Amino acid sequence: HYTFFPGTPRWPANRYDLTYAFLPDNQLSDTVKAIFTRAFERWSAVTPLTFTVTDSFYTADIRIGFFSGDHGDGEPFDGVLGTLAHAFSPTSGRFHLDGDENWVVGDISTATETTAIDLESVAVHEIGHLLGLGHSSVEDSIMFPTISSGTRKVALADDDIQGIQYLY
Ligand code: TQI
Ligand code: ZN
Ligand code: ZN
Repeated sequence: HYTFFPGTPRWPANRYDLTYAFLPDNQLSDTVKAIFTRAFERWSAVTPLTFTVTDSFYTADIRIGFFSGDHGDGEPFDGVLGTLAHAFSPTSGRFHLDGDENWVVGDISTATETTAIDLESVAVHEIGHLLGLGHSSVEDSIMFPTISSGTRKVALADDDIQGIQYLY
């Protein structure tokens, strides 16, 4: 079953049209950016929320960046595997990914690294946190708190949809 953060924080109704931006220093390719766009679309499809990319990083509602190790927020990344990414509850909008992971943006089934992590799977999960979902006990759900390397899970389960539709 789905859960929320303590106090059930969520984006208020006057902020359902959210913007997101990529840390300019990361110089992400269009292919990588498109992965995030697809991940946002999975949540906008089942809520009144919309997500629009912007070039204005510091004024965007959701700020996406890849960082390695200590990056100044008290939650350092830890190299390959372990923590993959973290996102904060509404309305923080901070979405950080561990730059040391072996992120896969294409077909994960052809990845040869045993540490390969599917970027879209992690993005869909972290966006759930950004919108106010905690972890779920339903194994098929996006918000279930484990994922194995080399696997892909990007489709929202009924449990994820019920949780997000309670909030929005
Ligand atoms: N990062 C954790 C996560 O996003 C960070 C975290 C731990 C957390 N406890 C939390 C965030 C409680 C919010 C609330 O869950 S992670 C997965 C999963 C991680 C884990 O790097 O461990 C995914 C990131 F669920 F698959 F294990 C993405 Cl998909
Ligand atoms: Zn961080
Ligand atoms: Zn999580």
